[in-house]
Amino acid sequence: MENQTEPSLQLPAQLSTFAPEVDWLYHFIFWVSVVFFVGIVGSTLYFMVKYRRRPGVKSEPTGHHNTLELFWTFSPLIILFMMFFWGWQGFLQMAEAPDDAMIVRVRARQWAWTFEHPNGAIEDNEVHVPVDRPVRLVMSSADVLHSFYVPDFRVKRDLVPGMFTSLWFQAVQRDPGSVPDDAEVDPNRVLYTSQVYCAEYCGAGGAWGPNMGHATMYALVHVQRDQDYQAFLRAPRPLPCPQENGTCAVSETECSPEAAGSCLFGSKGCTACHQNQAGGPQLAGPTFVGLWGTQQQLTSGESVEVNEDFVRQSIMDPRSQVAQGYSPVMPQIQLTEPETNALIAYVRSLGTATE
Ligand code: HEC
Ligand SMILES: [Cu+2]
Repeated sequence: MENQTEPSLQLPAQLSTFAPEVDWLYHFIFWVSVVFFVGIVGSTLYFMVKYRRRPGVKSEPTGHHNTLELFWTFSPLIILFMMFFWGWQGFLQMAEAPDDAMIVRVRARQWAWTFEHPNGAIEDNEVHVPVDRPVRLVMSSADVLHSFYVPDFRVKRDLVPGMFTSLWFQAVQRDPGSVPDDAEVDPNRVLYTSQVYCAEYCGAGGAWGPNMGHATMYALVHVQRDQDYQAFLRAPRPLPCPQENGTCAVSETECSPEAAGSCLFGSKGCTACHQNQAGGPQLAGPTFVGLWGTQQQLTSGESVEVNEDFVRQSIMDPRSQVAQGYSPVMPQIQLTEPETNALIAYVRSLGTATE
């Protein structure tokens, strides 16, 4: 079946190999429902009028009609079997990834997505994938139920704490030929970008903004030509920087470590537990506003100064020094050295702010 690469009135663009068949079944069920709705409601109304109560007319028993009974028992049954059969076929196809599928690991947390490519490259809240190649996601959750949902690909699957779930798709071209096959390799060229949603309510969050609650637990899938994707995997990853429109992105212009840290603070999910605004509500972990340079009481009874070493240690091995009055719930988050440094710089910059 052909892919409809522009959204229709009812459905988003069909950008995976599954999409045309999923939509075909959707339309089949939709139109069967429309026909039955009109037929049943229409005949109900017709009979209400036709057999309304009239003076002098007595009701009579209607009798029994075997052929009719059989007809309206078996014809819906056949239609139901067709729906089940096509649904089951599609389900099997989606359940089993081809053997040559590329594997990307997905880890969800309140309220962020982390993707790990086969070569170990990590991305937060966005993932680059090659077009026309099967990609299998092996997914797990660090905390509660989440659900990975890409409407354009017609795939959705829950991430369940304590187990792995998996899903696969093969992205298709949006405008075939828009980038010639022999065009120069460019790790930054993206054919198109689709939206990932979390489709399982996973906690409201304390504030409004990117990755600050279930409602904004988004990610992006960037679809690239295979050769561009391979180059992307090899390219060094610069840190994200704040953009003019208030979001964060990796861009040409570099920014200070504090600024990059403020982006990572959101994309790595620190926002879920640490306050970075004066006067904001108390979250699960200590606020960072005014923290730098103070003495922190630990559960071990020691008291340490919040400095570069302490913050680094707290991030790399959260259980090693637990602040008094808090539960040891901070997860160990995968960070590169530059990312860790940027986060430390950001925590320091918040430390000089006053409550
Ligand atoms: C699930 C909640 C949670 C997340 C997510 C989280 N933390 Fe924490 N963090 C805590 C808690 C609770 C503590 C206090 C207990 C402890 O020291 O382990 C803490 C302590 C810290 C400390 C030590 C502060 C002090 O005063 O003792 C630092 C620094 C820190 N976190 C940094 C981070 C950074 C950076 C991130 C994001 C990469 C992050 N945390 C993500 C819960 C979290
Ligand atoms: Cu979620």
